[in-house]
Amino acid sequence: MSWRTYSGRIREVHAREILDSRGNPTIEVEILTEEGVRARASVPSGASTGKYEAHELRDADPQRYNGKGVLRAIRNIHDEIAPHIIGLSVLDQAYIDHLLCRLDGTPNKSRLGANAILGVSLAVARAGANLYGLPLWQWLGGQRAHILPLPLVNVLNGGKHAPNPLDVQEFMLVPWGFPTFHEAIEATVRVFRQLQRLLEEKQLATGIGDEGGVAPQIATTKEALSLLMQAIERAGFTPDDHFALALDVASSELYDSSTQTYHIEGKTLTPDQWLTYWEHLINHYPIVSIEDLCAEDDWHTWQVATTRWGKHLQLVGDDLFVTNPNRLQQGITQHVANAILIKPNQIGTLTETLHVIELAQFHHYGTIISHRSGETEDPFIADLAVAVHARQIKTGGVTRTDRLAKYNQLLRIEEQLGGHAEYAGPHIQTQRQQQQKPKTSS
Ligand code: 2PG
Ligand code: MG
Repeated sequence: MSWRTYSGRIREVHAREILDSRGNPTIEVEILTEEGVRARASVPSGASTGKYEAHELRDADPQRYNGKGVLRAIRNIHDEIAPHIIGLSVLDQAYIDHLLCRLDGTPNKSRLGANAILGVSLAVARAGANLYGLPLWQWLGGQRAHILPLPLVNVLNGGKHAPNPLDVQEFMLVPWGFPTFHEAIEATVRVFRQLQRLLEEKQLATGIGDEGGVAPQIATTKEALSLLMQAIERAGFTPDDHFALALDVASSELYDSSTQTYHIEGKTLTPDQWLTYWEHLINHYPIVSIEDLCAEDDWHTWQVATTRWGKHLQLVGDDLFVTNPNRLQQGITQHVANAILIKPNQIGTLTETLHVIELAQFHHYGTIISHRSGETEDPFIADLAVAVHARQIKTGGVTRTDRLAKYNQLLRIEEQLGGHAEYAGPHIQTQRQQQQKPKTSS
């Protein structure tokens, strides 16, 4: 059988306004190639957005969707982008992505909109996969792709993602002590059920936050962590052995840059006091990963935290790095953080996203592919996580279809890989536990 070659030339580009998981408008792009192959991709949207993210273009027309419409960005796709890419091949992803950046001409994609650009970029990638009838993960990752990522599962929401008094944004279960991805998911759901039951017993509301975790009316980080610990144990699992914990503090939201202080649980803390607050929690709970522990501009405190805990703890830059190679390079140079959250819409094209991942992996920074709090049913990031050997993914809780779309896609990929599938959990667990072993003096 011979491998057919296709031109993959783009015949049509169509964009439409759809709604994300919060009921806000977002962009969906469809591409049709000359062979008649169709592909579709949509764009997520954040709530606790970093100040240095690429620009999400919204209409600011108060008559529609509270100003959040994306018709201008869609017009940019139809009037400016489409005429330039029709006739090009979807197989030339990097060329098309560079062209989109040049066409925009601004450093943060504010003219055409990063949402417009990313929608096109992701649809081009999927069209390539569809052209050859390959799953997206295989199209992007080739024969090498076989690792199912360890999910950081957000089971308790606070901060900007929930209407409760909790300051920290995300409390996540890390199901690393399981042999396969599907067993890890099953166990996580079991813990989540116990968490819901616990809240019922304590007569705390069991409503769901933006990312599919519960959003109880509790006010302190400690209460949230202790609920998670109880749920793990009640489900019959052992903390550390089966589950560890991860947090996204999203601390740019808690930082006052004019006074250089952090605000949590009604207290105002200096950077030193802030780290002491965390030290206590890190020592008492099996926390293995903290995202945005410090604010996006507070490089100094970031550096102190990394020197202090970086050997034992995953310290993840989200608002800090915004999937941007220049900011990541600054982090590498200054020894700040040791992992990066990867959100394609923070930078705006697939090619740039792949380059940032490469830069991080080259410098041994952990890579966590991530959703946004406003999501769609598009599972693109699940395929991406497998394709690039990211080893970790953050895609919300185990309720809400917008979050489950990604987990379900990973379950499918695990099945497609069959005996070749390898779950990253146990490997990361062993690595972490070795790093935590006290050094014996010789
Ligand atoms: C985060 C994300 C996703 P948002 O801070 O990591 O969880 O939230 O999309 O609101 O920025
Ligand atoms: Mg974050």
